Amino acid sequence: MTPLSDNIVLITGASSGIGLACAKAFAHHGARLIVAARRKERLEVLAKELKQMHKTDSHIIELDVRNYSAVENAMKSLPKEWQEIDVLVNNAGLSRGLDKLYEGSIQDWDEMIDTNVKGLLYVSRAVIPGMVARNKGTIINIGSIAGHEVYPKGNVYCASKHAVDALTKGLRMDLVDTPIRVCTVDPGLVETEFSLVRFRGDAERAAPVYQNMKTLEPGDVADAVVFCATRPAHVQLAELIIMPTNQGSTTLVHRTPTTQSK
Ligand code: NDP
Ligand code: 8X3
Repeated sequence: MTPLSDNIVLITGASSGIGLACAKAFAHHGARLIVAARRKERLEVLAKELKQMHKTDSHIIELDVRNYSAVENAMKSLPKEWQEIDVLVNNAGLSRGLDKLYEGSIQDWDEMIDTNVKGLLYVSRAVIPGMVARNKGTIINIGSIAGHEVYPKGNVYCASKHAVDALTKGLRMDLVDTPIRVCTVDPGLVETEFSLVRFRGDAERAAPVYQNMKTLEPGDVADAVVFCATRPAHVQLAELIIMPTNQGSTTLVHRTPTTQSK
């Protein structure tokens, strides 16, 4: 097992859901954390909690991954003791809307592609050269089962996650002559703010997505992410698909009215 103590782990989208759970899981394993997201106040609460619980040192970056110059600047201005990133978790992402493609919103499309695809590229471009120079690192992208299957009205979100799958595979090829590992963790339904964001705060539309079934919890995905990072150095967990037991595919979910989602 590769120990994580004192490793520097950068997690994008650490203010909520899977990213936040990853921050807690890596902190539990003794890592030092760079946590990035737009909602800085949430990161501050998280950093305080991690300090209290695990004595974790955190470095907070208020960051919109869609802005390349902001990403580049954030990485270039890291204090010296935070510069040598060992693990990058490319997690920041979102869905917007659920519409037939020919009726979709251009703004929704731009947001998903700019965040899920270009944001992941921007952070990767800014961080990975340092890993290459140090000959060390693990990159874990958070994809989705939507990167393997398309579902009705999921067109652009699914395309963005198919792009994450392609970028992960391409990057793995580009780093094949280095010790740097490239992994993707691809979840099914996880109860987070994901659907609330998709439906722009409409809780009535978001709630049924997770009702009457036991979804994954963010911590379940974080366990898988930490598992990838802690394998021996010669083991590259290329792709890990993780779904709730009652999910068979993006479109097949078994729900029972008596099952609590949490
Ligand atoms: P949440 O909405 O709970 O969390 C999303 C995180 O991404 C937030 O921390 C948010 O932070 C951050 N984020 C969004 N846009 C940006 C941006 N422009 N710049 C920086 N950070 C950003 O959802 P999840 O935890 O569920 O989503 C995390 C990842 O998991 C996403 O990539 C999603 O596609 C993927 N996923 C989710 C599944 C699910 O069922 N929930 C299943 C499969 C994959 P802030 O708003 O503060 O910037
Ligand atoms: C999120 C999974 O199926 O809700 O990536 O789109 S799904």
